[in-house]
Amino acid sequence: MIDLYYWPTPNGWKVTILLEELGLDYRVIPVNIMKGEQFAPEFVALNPNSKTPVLVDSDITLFESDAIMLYLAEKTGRFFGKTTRSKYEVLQWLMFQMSGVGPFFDQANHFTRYASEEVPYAIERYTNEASRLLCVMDKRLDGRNWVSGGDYTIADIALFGWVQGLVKEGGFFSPYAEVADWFVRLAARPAVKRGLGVLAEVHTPS
Ligand SMILES: N[C@@H](CCC(=O)N[C@@H](CS)C(=O)NCC(=O)O)C(=O)O
Repeated sequence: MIDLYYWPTPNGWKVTILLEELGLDYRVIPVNIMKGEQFAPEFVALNPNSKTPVLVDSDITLFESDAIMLYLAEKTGRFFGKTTRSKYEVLQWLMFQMSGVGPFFDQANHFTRYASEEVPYAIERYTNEASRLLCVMDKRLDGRNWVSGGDYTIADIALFGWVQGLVKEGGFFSPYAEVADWFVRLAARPAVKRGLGVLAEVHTPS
């Protein structure tokens, strides 16, 4: 049985969606990051970085959501490319998500909605970069159903969680028609709905 230490946020959704797509059995252990449970010694023993999600599969304990996705994809041989070329295409879009979309969407969201004081420079810097990244995705998706080439992969799942967060917060989504179509394609998948539904009742915007 896989144990998933989880809170319903963009990085957590990546893993619940993938587990649902794979049809693997898993147990969810809530880690309420709004109450600081990520700093509890038992959790820090699993992830010294004090962040969700964490996955435990027998003797393997993993933090970093994209590492978890790669592990599950390799374990099952699904949702990852089969050739060297297609694998690296998936990896390239995963890294685009980890180094760009995740951090910049997060900061854009924080400074436009939750900062204790208004900081126009930060709002402009992070929303401009978030828009630029959406523009990159939009161009990439022109004429393609999925970001990394032919098939639906973990790269789509990794990006979806963050775009979902932006849509939910009522952010700047509308000019990006290709991203919007891709989003609708993903959101319609039964496993995506189930993944987003895990602990949905406690969701608080990240
Ligand atoms: N790069 C990490 C980021 C993990 C992360 O930022 N998790 C957030 C929830 S989406 C969290 O646990 N936040 C609690 C905190 O920062 O104290 C990953 O992809 O797993």
